[in-house]
Amino acid sequence: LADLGIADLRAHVAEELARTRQRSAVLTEAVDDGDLIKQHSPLMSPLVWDLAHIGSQEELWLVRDVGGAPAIRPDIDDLYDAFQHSRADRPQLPLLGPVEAREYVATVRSKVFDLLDRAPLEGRRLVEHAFAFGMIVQHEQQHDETMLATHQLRDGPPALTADPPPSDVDAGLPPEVFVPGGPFTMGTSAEPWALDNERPAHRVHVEDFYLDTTPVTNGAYLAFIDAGGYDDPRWWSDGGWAYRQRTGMRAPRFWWHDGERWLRRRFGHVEPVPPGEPVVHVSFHEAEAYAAWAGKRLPTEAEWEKAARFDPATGRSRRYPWGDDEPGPEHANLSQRHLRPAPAGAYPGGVAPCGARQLIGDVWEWTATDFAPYPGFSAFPYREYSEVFFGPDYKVLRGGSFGTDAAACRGTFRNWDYPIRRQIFAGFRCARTPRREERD
Ligand code: AVJ
Ligand code: FE
Repeated sequence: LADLGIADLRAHVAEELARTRQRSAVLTEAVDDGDLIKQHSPLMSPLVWDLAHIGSQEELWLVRDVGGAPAIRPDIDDLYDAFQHSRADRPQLPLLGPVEAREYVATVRSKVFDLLDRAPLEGRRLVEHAFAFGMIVQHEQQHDETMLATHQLRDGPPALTADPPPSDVDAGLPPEVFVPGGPFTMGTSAEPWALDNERPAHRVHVEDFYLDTTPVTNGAYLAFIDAGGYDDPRWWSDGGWAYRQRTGMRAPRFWWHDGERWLRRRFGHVEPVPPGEPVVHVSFHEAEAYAAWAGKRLPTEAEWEKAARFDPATGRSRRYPWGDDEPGPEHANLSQRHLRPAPAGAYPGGVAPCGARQLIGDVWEWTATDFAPYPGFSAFPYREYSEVFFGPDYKVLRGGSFGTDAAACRGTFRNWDYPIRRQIFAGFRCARTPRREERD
């Protein structure tokens, strides 16, 4: 991005805005108006709220802030302010209906395209303005992933379609890879669209560790279930066990037991749980319990990023596991190109220097780390993007899922959520510290 000329930069931003809006259109046109205004789960907003919220943030950050233009709909700011109303309360608000919401986002977008033609994109303004456009693209893509999770929670016949992901897997992969100890550069000061919480680049020392080559599969997770993992408090933290007891859960969300078989519902289809696919729709607590049962632990966020980015041949951190090229279909399962994770061992083109696979795409990966600022953090452009979430309540997730767009996913990208959350497209992989006899 930094290498693009100004004309190319404008064209790139325009293309990304249009491509992203196309995805929002697919997600909001695949169901009828009743499904758009309905609340499919108290965990989620009605789809029509996400749609108008996308427009509202675009009006605030681009039309008003960058463009200095008067407000289009000052009367609805409060309705679409995520901090004013919880998701559970949003259906009761006097929201824009589907027709009004579509008109509103289209009006905002046409003003944004006018602005893109005349907003200064050179010198210092490049940083402020190009970033503001990039942030809006990422914001819409993040809500598109949230809307995809709402689709997964929706009852009824399938509404979305996509080709299956690549099914070729490398059978001979070692179960774990070794990452030698030493410092590496974590975070970034160079990625033009990196959000405030990914900044600045800083050196971090990481001890020797082993990391699972791929995310934990359904088949491996079933062994934990079959071994009574959900009934054994030894594997769970106090908070995790209390949550397990309170909810009575016995398997990942969307699974149920039918005689001998485990079935699951996925975007309106019912299917036997595929054993080779990364497990998805598990909470941090379940991931942590599985890891303890397996004699391992979850990776720290720094371990995860070192495995994903550090290149021992050059000593530098890459943008992605495969190098610095933008993600393509050969690298990773991203961008809702497919509606499920690919089997563990797919995507040889996305392998990291340490040998780990599928660090980017397929499933978000829970880490052991609380969401906290990096040394030298400064909130930008708003405290409300990251800073208000820092602290022990949220765990960091890394790597993106099949529903994460490439524009909102990088080796440095940080997601966060409550450790009880299961509706997001989250799985995990395990790590471990070398045993005494493995050290020299
Ligand atoms: C980064 C995914 C946790 O959805 O709550 C959307 C992104 N921030 N609108 C979220 C976000 C404001 C955020 N996550
Ligand atoms: Fe938002």
